[in-house]
Amino acid sequence: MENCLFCKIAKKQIPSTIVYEDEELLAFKDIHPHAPVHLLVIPKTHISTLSDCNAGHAPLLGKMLALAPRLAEEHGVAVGYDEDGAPQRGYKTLINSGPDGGQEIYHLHLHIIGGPHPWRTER
Ligand code: DGP
Repeated sequence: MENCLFCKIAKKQIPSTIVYEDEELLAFKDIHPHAPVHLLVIPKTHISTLSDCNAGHAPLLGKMLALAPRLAEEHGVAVGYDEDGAPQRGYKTLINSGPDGGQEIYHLHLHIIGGPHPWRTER
């Protein structure tokens, strides 16, 4: 897509801080982070929104989601357990879809948002 910002990032026509790349996916730091760790995972091919996906996209979507724990681990926010077995750290995985879903960039992307932030509830 000619005027798609994330297609331009995928093609390295616009700079970004890339944290992962393979033949199908790119992950980079969000320019307006909502938390200490805020990454975006995109397919390199243009898909506007999750609502354009169907069962045929399951392998790609699965690959995007499966990247989250790896990136969380690499960025220090993976879920771990203390000596009492209580979960520690963690992150949100989020796909905004359409205007009512808060989607601003119409190139499918998975947010990975981790680190201490307001929605955390103390246990
Ligand atoms: P969404 O609302 O789900 O469409 O989120 C779009 C995200 O994209 C938002 O958190 C900010 C981020 N973003 C927008 N423009 C750029 C950019 O040029 N570079 C990077 N790295 N992130 C961007």
